Amino acid sequence: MAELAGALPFPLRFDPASTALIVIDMQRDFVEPGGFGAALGNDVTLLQAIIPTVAALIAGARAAGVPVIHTRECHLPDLSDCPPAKRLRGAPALRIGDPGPMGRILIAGEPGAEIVPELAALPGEVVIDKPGKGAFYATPLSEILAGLGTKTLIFAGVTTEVCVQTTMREANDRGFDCLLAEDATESYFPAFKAAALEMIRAQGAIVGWTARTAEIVEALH
Ligand code: C5J
Repeated sequence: MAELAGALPFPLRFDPASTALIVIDMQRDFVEPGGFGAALGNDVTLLQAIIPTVAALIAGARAAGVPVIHTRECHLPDLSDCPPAKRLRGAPALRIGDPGPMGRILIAGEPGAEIVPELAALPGEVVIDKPGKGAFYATPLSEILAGLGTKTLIFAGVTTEVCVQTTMREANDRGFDCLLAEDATESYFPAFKAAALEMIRAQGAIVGWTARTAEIVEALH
């Protein structure tokens, strides 16, 4: 067993042998200009800053033999898995499926949907394409984790209060202990990130724990 003494709201004991790392949506569409995030009016530079920290967490997990699972928020080219309510909402500069500088926005197989090269999956690592914000909805993630015997999930990626928090809540309801690497996640809105961290660990870790990447990597070994 490992002990993460600095985890909040209280220390987390977990077994690295039944732990997996889930890296949420570190795609060009969210962190580079011209993608989905930018089309919604966001400043993407904030998100780019966490790439080295996410890379360190992935490297630490790989070195400890902890499975790394990557997700990508994207849709089928015919948009059959994209609810009109999602595509038509608001007045973005570009809608899901529209052609942009990195190909069609948030469409599987387009350059914008790819994970940034620094964080690319290794051959054999699971990459989950998800049509929703949560990584359990309409994906095989539950079955994959059952096959691995996973009990504890470490989370990183973007954005903290949207796809990361949604997936943590889904995982929490499915019985996983959930730990968020607080410096390996980011939001376009710093106040939303801060609030998400608070609400995750409030009320006795009602959704899960938070801790810093360096301490998580140390605990894995
Ligand atoms: C968003 C995500 N923010 N990956 N997606 O639309 O958080």
